[in-house]
Amino acid sequence: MVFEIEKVYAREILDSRGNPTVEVDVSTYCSDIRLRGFGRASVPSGASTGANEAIEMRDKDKRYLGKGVLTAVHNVNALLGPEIMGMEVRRQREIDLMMIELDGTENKSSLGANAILGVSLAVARAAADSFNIPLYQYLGGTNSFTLPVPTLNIINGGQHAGNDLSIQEFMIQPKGAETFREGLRWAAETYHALGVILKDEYGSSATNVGYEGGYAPPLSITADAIEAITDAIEMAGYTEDDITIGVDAAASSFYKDGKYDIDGEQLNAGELVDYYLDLVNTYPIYLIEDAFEEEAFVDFATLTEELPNTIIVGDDLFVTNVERLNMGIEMGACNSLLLKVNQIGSLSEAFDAATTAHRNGYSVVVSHRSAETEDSMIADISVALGAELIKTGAPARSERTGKYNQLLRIEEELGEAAHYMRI
Ligand code: 2PG
Ligand code: MG
Repeated sequence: MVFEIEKVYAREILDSRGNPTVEVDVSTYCSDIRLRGFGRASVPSGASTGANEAIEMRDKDKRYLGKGVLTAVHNVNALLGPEIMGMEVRRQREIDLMMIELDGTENKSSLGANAILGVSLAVARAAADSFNIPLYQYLGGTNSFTLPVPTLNIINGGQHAGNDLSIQEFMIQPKGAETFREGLRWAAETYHALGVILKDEYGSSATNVGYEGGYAPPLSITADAIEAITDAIEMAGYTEDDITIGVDAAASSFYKDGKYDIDGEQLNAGELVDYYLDLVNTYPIYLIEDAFEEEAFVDFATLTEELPNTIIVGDDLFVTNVERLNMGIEMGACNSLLLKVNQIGSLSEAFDAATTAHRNGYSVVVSHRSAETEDSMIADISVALGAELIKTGAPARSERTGKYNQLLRIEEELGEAAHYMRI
């Protein structure tokens, strides 16, 4: 039975920051049984983007302050769509490769990673729909039965909030739970306890939220944010074994002229290593992402060696790019890959990055972007990949909870076969 791609159609929609992004519809047709399939996907967008990410094409004209994506939309409707028309929808890798070739650049700058990724994701959805298979199973086969541990961002700082915290994300991992559903509940309860604590200590405006739904209290010192979270975990009735803490420093955003500007101090890389060691010794910190600026492979390797029991994640460092990941693996930089589909710009390449990570003993953290849409596809991708963790913001705001809620559905559907990841 063959479902051929019959129609590819892109449009401009809005993301959670109110900026335009690309949405793509793919329709299929099977002439043998006269049945159709359909898939729709949309593309997220970052704020603290890595310098080595694939290029998100923006119109740079008067509309939407230059952020329109009509050129990328046109590239789908006039170039990419016609190119893959008539192809069997399950030939994902071939379709991705054809689009990459048609673009012809290293970073997808000629047609736009947002155009290519939109098609790539919608093709996968259309294939799953055509054969009436849940997306996570279509992508992951019989291996797709583990639910990732969520790492939920409950305090926002850095470029994601209007406060003075250098560190961008303060997250919690309910890793002691028995099921994903239980872990998500623990996290939501902790989020609400944190709201009470922040309001009591800093006034009600402290519970305003940042880009990813975490609170954005008027703090400037890292330890104050972490202490509010440890208090919240306790207030909600949980222990350090139940719920751990993680940070995404997004350190490129506070790095300038060889120094890191954090907590009112200017630290060099060696001092920043000591700073993190101190944090891990003082608090139940289990995960550190983008601890240094995006080219500091050597410093990442030092930290990874010093903290063998901590998840050291590379985001802007690796940009979901196999070449950069291989460099890191060779040097011992990090022990975990952050996987963002739009950093690399096609589903096949993102899967390659995850496979490379797992084969080399790195864990995989599937991640959203700070601007998201209602599309929950990364939830299915995380299960398909057997990802250890998923990071998709606070347990609040629909563009964040959409992904967590999809994982609840997947866990329910898997029933007895479902396993909550042990990390
Ligand atoms: C990050 C991401 C997502 P952004 O740095 O990990 O949280 O932020 O999408 O702004 O790059
Ligand atoms: Mg990051």
